[in-house]
Order: sequence, then C-alpha cells, then structure tokens
Amino acid sequence: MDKAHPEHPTGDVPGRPSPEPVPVDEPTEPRGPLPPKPDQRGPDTVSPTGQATGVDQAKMAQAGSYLTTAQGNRLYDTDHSLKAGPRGPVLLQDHHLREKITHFDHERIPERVVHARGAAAHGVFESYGTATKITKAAFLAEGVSTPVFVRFSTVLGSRGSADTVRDTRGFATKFYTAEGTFDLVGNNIPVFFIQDAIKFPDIIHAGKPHPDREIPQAQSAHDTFWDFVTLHTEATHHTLWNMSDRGIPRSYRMMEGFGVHTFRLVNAEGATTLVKFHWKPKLGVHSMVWEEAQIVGGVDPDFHRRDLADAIEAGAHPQWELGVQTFPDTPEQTFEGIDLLDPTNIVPEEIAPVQPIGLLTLNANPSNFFAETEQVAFHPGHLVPGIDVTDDPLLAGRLFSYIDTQITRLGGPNFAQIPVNRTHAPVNDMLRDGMHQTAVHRGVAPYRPNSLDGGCPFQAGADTGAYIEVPVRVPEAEKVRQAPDSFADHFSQPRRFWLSLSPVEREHTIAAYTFELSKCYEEAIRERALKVLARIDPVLCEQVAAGLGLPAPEPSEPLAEVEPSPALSQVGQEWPVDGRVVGIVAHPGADLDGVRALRSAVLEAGMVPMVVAPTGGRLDPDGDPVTVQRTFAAARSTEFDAIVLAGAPSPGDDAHGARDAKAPATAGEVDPRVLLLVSEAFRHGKAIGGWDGAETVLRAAGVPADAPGVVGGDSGPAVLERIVPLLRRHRVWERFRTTV
Ligand code: HDD
Repeated sequence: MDKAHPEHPTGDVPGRPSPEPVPVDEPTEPRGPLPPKPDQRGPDTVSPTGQATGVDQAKMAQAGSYLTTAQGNRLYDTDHSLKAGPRGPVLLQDHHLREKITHFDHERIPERVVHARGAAAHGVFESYGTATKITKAAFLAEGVSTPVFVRFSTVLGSRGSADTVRDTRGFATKFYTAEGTFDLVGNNIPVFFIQDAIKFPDIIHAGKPHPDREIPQAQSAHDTFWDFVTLHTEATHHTLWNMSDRGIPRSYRMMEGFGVHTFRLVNAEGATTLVKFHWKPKLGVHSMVWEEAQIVGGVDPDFHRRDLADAIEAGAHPQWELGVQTFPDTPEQTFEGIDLLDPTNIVPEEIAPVQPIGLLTLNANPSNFFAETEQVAFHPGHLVPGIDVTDDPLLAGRLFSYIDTQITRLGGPNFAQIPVNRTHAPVNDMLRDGMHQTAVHRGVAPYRPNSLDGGCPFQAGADTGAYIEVPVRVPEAEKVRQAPDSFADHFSQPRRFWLSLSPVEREHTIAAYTFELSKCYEEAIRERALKVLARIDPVLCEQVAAGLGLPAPEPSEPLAEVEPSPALSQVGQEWPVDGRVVGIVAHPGADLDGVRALRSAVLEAGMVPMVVAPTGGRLDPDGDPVTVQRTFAAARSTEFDAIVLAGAPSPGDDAHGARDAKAPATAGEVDPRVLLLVSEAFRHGKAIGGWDGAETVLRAAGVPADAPGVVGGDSGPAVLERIVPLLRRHRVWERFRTTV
C-alpha cells in the first residue's frame, strides 16, 4: 500500500477518486461581510486576548478563506475519514473526524423550559422623554436612542412546534442602555395564571404535554391543563384571555405587549410612582380565526417567524409605542380598588390611560439564530437606576428563576459574556472563572476591600449612577404562607373582560372553550369548567354547555358588578394596512394589464401583492411579464389578508399574450384549488374582490356576490379601493355568525 501522504492538497490519495485540485493561490472568498448589527461589542475587560478593545466575533469565528479545524489547521478533505486504505478501518488518530463529530454531538443545548419556540429581531428604542418626571432612567430621557433585542415566543410548545397554536405569546425586550441592561420580560396578555411564583411549576406541569405519552404538543386542549385551571380559579382571567382571539395572534407585529406586574419608578428627586408597562403596536392588535390558525399550523408552522423576518427584510419595520399607566405609590398599592400587586388584575385604560414614553422599531434580523435568538438570556432582575420592583409575589420568584435557568440552559454562570447578552455599559465585576469564561481578567485582587489592585474597582454612589434600591418600608408582620384577602377575587376581572368583548369576539371565545373542553376525556373536568364559566357569565356558560352537551350550572355566587373596558376589544377600530398581503388570483387568459395595474396599486398602498396562478413562471411572457409568486398547488388562503380575482380581458383587447388560455367561463371550469382558496378566505372573514367575470368563481365557491366584504369594480385598482377600507378593519366582522 502506498503510504505516502500528499503534502499538497492537490495530490492523489490512492484508492479514491482524485480530489479536485484545491486552488491554493486563489481561494474562494467567504460570503461578504455580515450585515451591520447594533453594537454588540464586549466591554474592555472581556477581551479574550487581553487587548483594550472588544473582539470582532465574526472575525474570530470565520476568518481566512480556508476550511480549518477549531485550532486553525487548514484542511484538505472533510469528506472522508482517515482510513487504513480505502476499504480499511478508520484510524483513531483522525483528529479532524473526532473533532467534527464530537462538536456535532454537543451542538444542542437544553431548550427553554417554557417559551422554547421563539423568533427575535434587533432594533432601536427612541425615548420621547415624557417619562422623565417619574423616572431617572437615562434611556428614558428625551431623544435617547437605545439598541434593543426583542424575542417573541409561544409558551408551551417545544422549539420545533408550530407558531400559530392557541397560547400566550412572550414579548421580551433587552434594552442595551448606557447604564446597563434593562430587560422587560412581558407577554401579549396583561395578566398571569398564578399570583405567587411558587405555583409556576404547577401551572407549567399542567400545561405541558402529559408525562406518559408526551402529547399533546404546544396546546392547552387537554385534561391536565383544564384540571388545574378549573381547580385553581385564580387562573380564570388568564385562561379567558387565552380562549379569546388574543390566544391566536395574526402576527408578532400585531400584538400588544404587557409588563404584567406593577413596577416602581423613581425620579431624580427620589419620588416614586407605580406603573404598568404596555407595548402598543402601530399596526393594531389583530388575530387569526381558529380554523386559519389550525391550517397554518400544518401548512406553514413557521408562519409568525417568517412574517417577522420577511417584514423586516422588506423594510416594513414593525413599531410599537411603549406606554405606562401610572398610579400613586400609596402604602395600600391599590388603584380604584384594584390591587396592584395581584398579577391577575388589569387596570382599565379608561381609568388609567396608557401614556406613550417611546418608540420601538425592529429593523434587523439576527444573522445567526443560535448565537442570538437561542442564546439570549432575559431576566426581570436586569434593572437600571430609575426602575425598581414591587412586592408582587409572582415577580419575586421570577427574580430568582431567570438567572438560575440560564445556568442549565447556557452551561454555566458566564452567559452574560455571550455577545447577545453583553451589556453595552462598561463591566468591572469581581465575578471570576467558571464554565465558559472568556474574559482574561487582569489584576490579583477580585475582592473588596483591597490594596493590591489600588482599591479598584470603586463603588459608585447616587451621584455616580449606582443602582440604589428604593428604601421602601417593609410592613411589620409575622412570617406566613398566605395571600392577602384582596387576592381572593378571581371572577370580577374575567367578567369585565368578557363584557368588553364584541359579539363576534365572544362567539370565538365560546367556540374556543367548547373546542378545548371537548378534547378533555374526563367529564368531571368539563363539568367543573362549566361551574367556573357560570361565575363569569351565564351566556358564556350556557353556550359552552350546549356545545358540550352538558347542563349549564347556576353560578355558585352572585355575578360581579363591573363596567366593561372598551379598550380590551380588538374590534371596532381602523388600522394602517402596511405590509398586508393581497393575493391576486390570475390566469394566463386574464386581464393582465389589470393585474399589472393592481399590483402597482397594492405596492403604492404599502402592501404586498402576490400573484397566484395555475403554474409557476410568468404570465404573458411575450409582453410585460407578470411573475407568478404562488402556484395553485402551493397557495393557501391563510397567506393572504385579502384575495382579488382578476377579471377577463375586455372584448377586443389583445394586449395580453396568452392567446389560447381562457379564463373559466362556467362554474364547473374553475380550478378546485381556487374554490378552496376563495371559500376559506370567505369563512375567515377576509376581504374578497374581483372584476369582470369574477362572479363565475364566486358562484362556484358558493360565495354570494352581495355578501359583506365581497366587492367588485371595473378594474384591479378600482377593486383595491374598496378592499383597503375592509383591510383597515382587519376582517369583515359582519360575516361571522353571532348569537350573543
Ligand atoms: Fe417567565 C421565560 C414571561 C412568569 C420562569 N418568561 C420567559 C419568557 C418570557 C416570560 C417572555 C421568554 C424569554 C425569552 O424570550 O428568552 N414569565 C413571563 C411573564 C410572567 C412569567 C410575563 C408573569 C408575569 N416565568 C414566570 C414565573 C417563573 C418564570 C413566575 C418562575 C418562577 N420564564 C421562566 C423561566 C424562563 C422564562 C423558566 C424560561 C427560559 C428563561 O426563563 O430564560 O426562567
């Protein structure tokens, strides 16, 4: 056997096909520089080489043009193990094989115990300065711009689960402020299932898949969830929000966010104010309908992730206003009788308006999902001077839990050194060593007091930006495992939410309860759930009971007397249509000039046109080509916010190129996939339009041409003019049957 190993990578190794000569002198350049990102530069002390500046992470990982080992040795072959002859045994001495496989074996880290499935983006927060009277937080001063990283998530599902399941959504924001990192770790629902963090493992164990078979994935429609939330009635309010349309958002871009807890802000004079944080999306708050969410779960499980990334890439940068509801910091910590320390409560916006304090814009997608979205570590205890916590017992437990979980998830205590987690403020801590330590610390005295390192680092004071906890008086009391009496009201707030919903939202909520409870095997759980619903509202209870085929119980206590809060309904307002997707169903025989004009008009309105046709490629390849973005085989109604059926060309018009192609003349000729598209869009309350000849398709799909939200016109742009006002209201609500 020829043992001679080629010195040069172009040399032949006997017994296997000669490797293609590797062009040593003209290597392939790696792909261009990664898109610019908000500054993730590490603080000086973190430099692994001890240099004074941060390290360019991308360069560290991907420098030079050649494939190398982790130690930087250039490789000439990564496709074959080192063997004793081409058919012989693999040699243990193959360092590259062992390194490659070993690293692969350890590529996965534990997924988050909750909120495992998520998507994130970089952005900027611009402060209006309107909060300066109540907080000294530097990033909330007028005109300050702060880089941010925001991660949205579902709660129950695993990392690979579908985006559009019925669930709460996480809305976690990392503000890289000049005074250190501030994390606002909120949800799209303003209340929580439990009032005390000690119950968190219970609610999550109940919501996660059953421990025996590990089903169902990413949903609450099963016995253990309903068993817990019907026994533990403080969960009633959050559960009702989940069963409402809030549990199935249309897009991360169209969700509200809430800090949930009451926080304490402190201003430069030391005066304190209690606040609740709110994120208000510029595009409005919109949801899917249940059937749509279920279809998307199968057709495009990445729907929300894709929607966010596509919008940002297209330059349609989503925006939210950050706002606060403010309350006097009284010893009772209540507002208009509402206990501010109870995280199952909201304070209606009608009695405490949300006051805008800044604007969040998401403007860049992560370049690497694992490095950024997966490794980002949020913690409600990451606070900055001017923002402090309250004694909400749910928040207290969170302040412990988040830092603890990262140690398992990110493999040790040094997760703050991971680029996405690095603060943009200078770091000079006395934390040392530990797994994955990348800092090369200098000096000999990581302790205080010291004389050997010149007494450094120094402690700051109030005038030099120290974080000083507000000296709140702690009540003199006995140690007890108890909740305050005010935490015992579990029904008046859910009743307010129910009364605030529009009829169509109530109808959806009834359907959601009916669906979920029908998935429970235990009749006792369904019966108990009805008893809970009876205490929210008799109509809700009766309708769900009717759906389940069970008798509706009477409420065990008189119903709470509460005023509705109109701000809680998602229906009734008008919103910008930016980024909405209009499907244009066309045929080579259609009025292609009309399609072109419609496409331009959709773009001009800031929306996204998508041409759907029988086959891919281009319609009218001879003329000004119309590119097909979706074929009938690949298109599904759920991708579109509105559908327009292109009409037939006017008689004598031969401006289009498909001479032989004819639009369907009779209902029987319409492609069944188009029928599905149109009938689904109709059922899901979407605007539908069309011109000349579209009636044939509508008739075949069983859609009355005079139904609400079905519009015509004599051209594509004319149809669009009538579609836009419908899109502003998100859905054609009149189409949904309501009995409540
Ligand atoms: Fe939590 C993650 C939001 C209560 C324990 N939580 C997590 C995330 C969000 C929230 C958005 C995902 C962060 C990310 O994208 O990485 N959690 C909330 C809200 C709560 C809440 C709004 C109530 C108001 N959480 C809560 C309690 C506990 C936890 C009471 C435990 C006592 N949460 C965790 C956790 C997670 C987490 C186990 C999992 C991964 C992580 O922290 O980093 O520590």
